[in-house]
Amino acid sequence: MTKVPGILGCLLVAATHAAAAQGSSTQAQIDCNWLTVDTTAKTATLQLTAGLTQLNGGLNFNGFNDGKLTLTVPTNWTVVLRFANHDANLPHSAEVVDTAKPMPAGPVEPPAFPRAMTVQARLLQGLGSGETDSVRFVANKAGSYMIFCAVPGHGLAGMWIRLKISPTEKRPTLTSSST
Ligand SMILES: [Cu+2]
Repeated sequence: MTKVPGILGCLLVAATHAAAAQGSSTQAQIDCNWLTVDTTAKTATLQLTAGLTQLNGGLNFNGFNDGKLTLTVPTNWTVVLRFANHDANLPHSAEVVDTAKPMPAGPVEPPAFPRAMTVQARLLQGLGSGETDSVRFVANKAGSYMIFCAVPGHGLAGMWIRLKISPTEKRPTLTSSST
């Protein structure tokens, strides 16, 4: 078993931040501990924290909204999302869906991959402050997806990040962008 933090992704992000430092300075930072990579089991584990910061009224994952955080995973790896709601005020959920326009107003049936969502009965209602759930699915279809909050209106308000399933990438990465 080889479990290491997603260091490569963090180095890439650090370089990106350095390059962008002359411009805006308010961009959220990626924590290198969020992504754990098990190359033997081909498993990428992401700490997915709803409402980590007050950004966007708490409607963010890990402090990012509007697709500004991207988890990239090689095709056929297993993805584990360790979801926690850190928002003191609002319930949240998480579901992997196709990148769709317009943004879904609420839960989508089915998710892009079987079981790629927090506890199904509460996708719409969300999990309350301090609650957690673990999501595990196999990323067996290459493409561009999003992880969005299925509580009605939250996705529309920008509570979503990107998930890219790549047939060419060799290992998972977590990167940020300003748009
Ligand atoms: Cu939400």
